[in-house]
Amino acid sequence: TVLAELDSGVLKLTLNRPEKLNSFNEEMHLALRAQVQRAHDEDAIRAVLLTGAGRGFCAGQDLGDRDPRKGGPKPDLGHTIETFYNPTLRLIRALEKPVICAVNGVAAGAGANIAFACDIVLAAKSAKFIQAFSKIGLIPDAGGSWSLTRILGEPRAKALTLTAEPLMAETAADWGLIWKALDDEALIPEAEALAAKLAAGPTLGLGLTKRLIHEAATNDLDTHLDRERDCQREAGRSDDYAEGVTAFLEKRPASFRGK
Ligand code: LHQ
Repeated sequence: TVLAELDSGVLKLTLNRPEKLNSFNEEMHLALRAQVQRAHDEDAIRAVLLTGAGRGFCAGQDLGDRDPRKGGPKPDLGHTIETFYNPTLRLIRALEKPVICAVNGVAAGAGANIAFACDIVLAAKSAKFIQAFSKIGLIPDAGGSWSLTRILGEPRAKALTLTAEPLMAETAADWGLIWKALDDEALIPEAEALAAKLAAGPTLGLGLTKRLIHEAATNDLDTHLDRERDCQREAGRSDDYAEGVTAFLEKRPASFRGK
């Protein structure tokens, strides 16, 4: 359900249930989480690229898995979230390596919000984002009520989630919700080139940068200036800093090893 290819430091993950628009069943949840955990564990992985197979990126939870017409007790969706979505969301955010998301087609429900948890989101111009939850009586999960509010502010976050109106990729880019909307055929080549470039980067410094940007949401300026001092101290001791400065002085491209 998740294709994984490791090439030149990039772990490319492709959600692969195209006949169901890559919606999440239990197997796909566990497969994605295992791959993101692998990205934490393996030094050879220096960037992750997440995309979807077929015409969709991800349609959120597989709604066929829970047919109310079949009767039985009311479901505990909190359990589904705690067991499946939240651990993966936390792992993506905590990964001290860049995570690029290439949204190749429709991203609905938790599928959209997993994309927004990634560090750099590129989308095909034909792709759209739908906060589908309100259509079925649910709240925006997979971090959506947090990320949309942080990124867009309350007015747009409320309108998108309360109405479930689709948001086209170009508008999402105009609003700063994603990095770029690209011509459909350019999406994967550009995403792969970006992932390769980041995987050849100073991974330790990139990881610290990601961490600082996350902390900025809750730190006051004084605390944050101290955190920048501490992280710069750490970055300054890395082999990649020495290499970066040496390469600059020698007027050649730097060859980073990620530490
Ligand atoms: C699907 C799905 C799908 C199964 C398309 N499931 N089959 C929820 C509950 C529990 C715990 C915690 O969290 C969550 C989080 C959530 O993610 S809630 C939101 C769940 N997702 C949705 O409500 C989106 C449902 N899908 C749609 O609204 C449409 O499919 C979209 C707008 C994504 C795409 O529309 P179309 O391009 O018109 O495609 P389609 O509807 O024809 O779908 C193609 C096939 O994929 C179709 O199957 P079929 O056998 O008829 O060809 C769909 O049934 C299937 N599919 N999404 N979530």
